[in-house]
Amino acid sequence: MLNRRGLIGASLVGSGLMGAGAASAAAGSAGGVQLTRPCVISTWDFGVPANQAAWAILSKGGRALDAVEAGARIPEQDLKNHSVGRAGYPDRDGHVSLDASIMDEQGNCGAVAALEHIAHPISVARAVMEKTPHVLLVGAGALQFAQEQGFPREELLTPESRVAWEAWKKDAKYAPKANSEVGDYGKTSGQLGTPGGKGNHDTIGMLALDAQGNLSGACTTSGMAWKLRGRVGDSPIIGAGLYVDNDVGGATSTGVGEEVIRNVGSFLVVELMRQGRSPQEACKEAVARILKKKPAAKDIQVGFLALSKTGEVGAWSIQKGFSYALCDGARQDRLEAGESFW
Ligand code: SD4
Repeated sequence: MLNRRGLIGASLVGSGLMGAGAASAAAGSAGGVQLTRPCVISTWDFGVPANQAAWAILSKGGRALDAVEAGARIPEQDLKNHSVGRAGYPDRDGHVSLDASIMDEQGNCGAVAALEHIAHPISVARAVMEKTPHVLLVGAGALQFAQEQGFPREELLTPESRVAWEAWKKDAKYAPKANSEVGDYGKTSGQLGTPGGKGNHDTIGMLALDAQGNLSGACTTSGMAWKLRGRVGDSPIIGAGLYVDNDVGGATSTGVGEEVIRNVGSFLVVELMRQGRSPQEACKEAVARILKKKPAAKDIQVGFLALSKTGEVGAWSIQKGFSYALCDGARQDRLEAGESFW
């Protein structure tokens, strides 16, 4: 198995993706970057502007929960982002169907799954957490609740996303696929780009540690492009796509949600941290667990991102190309490369 951190780091620097001084980031134990409190991290390159919105709250002494909600709303409203929120690629039938979850420092959590017509599922997830006795609302019920809470009903399928969906339909013959990260990752069709890369359907998972030392997390996505109607991924499943334990740390995931759900991935990362693994070691073990149970998973992408109670970061994925954004008082607008097995 290869450790490609040096290689990926070099390529990010070369491509201008990595912020100035990133290569000298302070490494914590077992490879993870050590941040100072308050801090926020999130998956992928769109995590950089999301972190800025979170930082505006954290830097003023605000609560981690408010920070992750504000951060997650940034890609949700970005019309160029086809994997989160409005303008997300639709399911096989052309419905934009969104999944999101949020968790605070007291172990409170809320989530929505297969939610249509609401541009900010993360805020609906928070409303589920704070205003109902439930954790997860789905489909028509989630939409009804959102509208009762005053969220506007909107058309989320943009003309650009419709064009991409119609192009997919021509070749797909309406045949359901397990996920569009299998196979050549759209290289032949040219639609989706490299595994886990920009243009492929990615999720924002965000973890923040506030000045008071409290952790919260958020996760929001439009899920797998062209999925079967009704398909729910890992992102709204507490313990799979997101888990936070204020005594230990938090974890979140991106990639093929079915594999994350099967292994209760984010909960596993946090439990491994509780047992003494660094965030980096814990993320690596969670990825290894997926591969051990199902070696064929080496052809798909799953990435875990973790933040400990002390501000140490971990990031590990199956395939190279998993990037994450980090931000604290000393480091802003920074994009880092996670480690990977391949
Ligand atoms: C899902 N984990 O719905 C999400 C999608 C994703 O990179 O993150 N793709 O399974």
